[in-house]
Amino acid sequence: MTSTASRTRDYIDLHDRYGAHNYKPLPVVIEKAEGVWVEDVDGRRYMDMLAAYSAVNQGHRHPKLLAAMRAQLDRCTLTSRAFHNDQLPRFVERIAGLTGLDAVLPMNSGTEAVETAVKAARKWGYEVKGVAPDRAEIICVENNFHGRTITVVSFSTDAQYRDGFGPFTPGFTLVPYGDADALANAITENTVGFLVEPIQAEGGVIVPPDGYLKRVESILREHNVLFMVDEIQTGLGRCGHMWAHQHEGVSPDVVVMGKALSGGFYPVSAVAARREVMDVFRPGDHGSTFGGNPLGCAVALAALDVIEEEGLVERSARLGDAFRARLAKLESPFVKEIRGRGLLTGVEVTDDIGNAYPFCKRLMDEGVLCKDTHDTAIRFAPPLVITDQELDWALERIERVLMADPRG
Ligand code: IF1
Repeated sequence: MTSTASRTRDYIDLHDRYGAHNYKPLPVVIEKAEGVWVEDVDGRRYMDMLAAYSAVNQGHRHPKLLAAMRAQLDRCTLTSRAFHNDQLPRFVERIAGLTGLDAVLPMNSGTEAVETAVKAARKWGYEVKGVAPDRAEIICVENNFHGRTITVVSFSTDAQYRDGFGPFTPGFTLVPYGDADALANAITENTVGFLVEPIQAEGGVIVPPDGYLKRVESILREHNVLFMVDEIQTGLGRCGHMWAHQHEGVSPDVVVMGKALSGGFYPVSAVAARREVMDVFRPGDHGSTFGGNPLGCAVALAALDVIEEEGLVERSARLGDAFRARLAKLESPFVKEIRGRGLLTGVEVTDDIGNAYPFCKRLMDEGVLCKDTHDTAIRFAPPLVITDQELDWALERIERVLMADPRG
C-alpha cells in the first residue's frame, strides 16, 4: 500500500485483487465515522444517508454504545450457551417487553434469525397445529428480502439471488405483496406461517395499502396460521414506530429483528415469539456459538436505551414526514414517486431515466452517501439521530442533484 494522493484508488485496487467480487460499492473508502458523518481515506467528509442499511439508527459510534461495549469488554465477551451469562436474561426480558411477546431467542445475523423463525413455525405446525410430517408450508410474498442463505433465497423471487444456487429448500409458497385475498386463497391445511416485511425495504421501499396488515392478521387468525414479521430493517424506530407493524396496530405471533439492535457495533439478532411457538425448541434443537453472548447483549441493551432516551422513534416520524414533504415540493421532472415512512424513503426515478445509480454517484460527489435499490429507486435512510439542521444540509444537496438531468 503506497501513500499517494488517492489512497482511495489503492484500497479499491487492493480489494479488487484479493476480495470476492460479490458487491459493487460506490467508490468511497471509509476510514472514520461519528454520528451521521463519515470520513474517507483521502480526508473527504460525507453524510451517511444509508446508515449501514439501518444498522446504525443510533448514529455511528454512539458514545453510550462505546461505553457499554468497552465496559463489557473488560468483564466477559463470550461464554457460549453451555453456561449462563449475566447479560442474556436482561436482553430477553427487554425484547419481550418491547414486542409484547413472551419469549426471545438470540442469534447473530438477520438471516439466521429468519431461519430460526422458519424452523419455529415448521415445528409449531407439526407439534401444535398437527400438520402431517414434512408437509409444512410457509407463505411468503413476492419481491421480499429476508437474507441470502439457501433456505432464505428459496423463497426469494429475485433471479439474481437464486440463479446458480439451487437446489432449493421446498415448502414455501409465494403471493403478491399487499394482496390479502391472494394470501387467503393460498392457505391450505398445511400452512403454518406467513412471513412478511411490514414495508419492503430492499424491494424499493414499498409501503403496502392501508389496512393490509390488519386484514392479514384476521385471515391468519381465522386459519390458525402464524403471523411472522421481518422487522430487521423496518424495526427499531426506522419507520416512525418502534416496529413498523405498529402502524396498523397488529399483533404478530413472531417478530424477527437485527441490524440496529446493536447500533452497528456487533451482529445481534433475535426472534421474539409467543411462548407456545418458542417452546417447540427444546435443549439441543437449535442454537449458535455466539448467539446471546454477553458482549452482544450488553451493547444491544444500550442500543435500545439510546432509541428510547433520545426519542428516536418520534424523531424518525417527524423528520421523515418533513423530508418527504420537501422532496415532493421540488417537483423534479426526473422523479416518478416518493415513498416511505419515518426516515426510510425511496425516490423512484422516471422510466426514461430508468436508473438511480447516477443520482447516487452525484450525491456522493456532493457529500451525501446513499444507495440505489432495485435499480430505479434511491434509498434514503440516515441515522435517526440526524438533526433538523443536518437534514436541511442534506436536502439542499439532494434537491440540487434531483433537479439536474443525470444524462447531461
Ligand atoms: C447485504 C439488501 C437491505 C433485511 C431484511 C433480513 C435481512 C436483511 C428485511 C438479512 C438484510 C441487508 C443485507 C445486506 C444489505 C441489506 C439490504 F440490500 F441486501 F437487501 F437492507 F435492503 N431481512 N438486509 O433487510 O439480515 O443477515 O444481512 O443481517 O446483503 O448486503 P443480515
